[in-house]
Amino acid sequence: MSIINTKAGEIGVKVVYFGPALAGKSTNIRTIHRKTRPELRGRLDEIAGDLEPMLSFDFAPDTLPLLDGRYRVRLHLVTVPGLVLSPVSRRLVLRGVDAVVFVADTQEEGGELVRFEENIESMQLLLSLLDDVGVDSAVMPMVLQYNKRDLVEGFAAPPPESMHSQPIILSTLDALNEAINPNALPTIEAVATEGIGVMDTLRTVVRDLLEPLRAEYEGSGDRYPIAGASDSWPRG
Ligand SMILES: Nc1nc2c(ncn2[C@@H]2O[C@H](COP(=O)(O)OP(=O)(O)OP(=O)(O)O)[C@@H](O)[C@H]2O)c(=O)[nH]1
Ligand SMILES: [Mg+2]
Repeated sequence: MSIINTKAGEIGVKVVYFGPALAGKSTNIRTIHRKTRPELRGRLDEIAGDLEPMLSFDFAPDTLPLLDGRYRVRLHLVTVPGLVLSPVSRRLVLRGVDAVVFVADTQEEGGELVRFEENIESMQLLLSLLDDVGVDSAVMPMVLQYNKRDLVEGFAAPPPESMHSQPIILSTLDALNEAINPNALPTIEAVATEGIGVMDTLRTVVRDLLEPLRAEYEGSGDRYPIAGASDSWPRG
C-alpha cells in the first residue's frame, strides 16, 4: 500500500525482509544502510522484539526516476525476526507491505538438508500471514535471496555402501527452488556478510515494485526505466 506524501513530494513504499531465524535479514538491512549516502537515508531504528530486534530505516535513492514526474520514491525497509513469539507483531509488520524479500538460509551442514524445512515453513508462514492481512501474494512483488552461499558444500556424496552406480548430486538450490519457488520468482544468490548480492536483491525487488506503481500513477504499463540505471544507486 504505497503512501503519497504530497508535502514532501514523495511516495513511500514498504519492503519487508522475511525468512527463517538467522537467515541474514538484519545483515541485509544493516548493509544497505551502511552503503546508502547519509543525506538520503533516515536513522536505523531497532525495535526490541521478543528475541531479536526488528530493524527498519527509510531512504529515497536519488537515482530513481520520479513517479508521475513529481514524486520521489522513499523506500521503507523493515525486517521481522524469524522467531517471533507474538503473531500480532508479525501481522503488524506485514500490514501495508508493498513487496517482500524472502531471505532463505542455504547453509547446509554435512550435506544434510538442515535448513531446508525451516525455509519451507517460513515461506508457508509468510503466505498465510499475507493472506491474513489481505495481500494477494500472487501479484505482490517478491524476490528470493538465497543467502550464505559461502557456507554451502557443493553436494552430498553418497555413502560408500550405496548401491547407486551414479553419484547422488544433491543440489540444495534446485531442491529449494522447487519447494518454495513454484512460480519462478526472481532469485539472487548472496553472501550478506560480505555484501555480495545484497544491493542486487534490493534493486530487483524495487524494479518489480515500481513497474506496477508506475502503471498505477502514470497510466502506463511500460517497463520502469530503472533497469538501465540500476548500477548507480545507492552508491557504496
Ligand atoms: N557465513 C555467513 N554468515 C552469515 C551470512 N549472512 C548472515 N550471516 C550470519 O548469520 C547470523 C544471523 O544473521 P542475521 O542477519 O542476524 O539473521 P536474521 O535473519 O536477522 O535473524 P533473526 O532476526 O533472528 O530472524 C549472523 O551471525 C550473521 O553474521 C552469510 O551470507 N554467510
Ligand atoms: Mg534479525
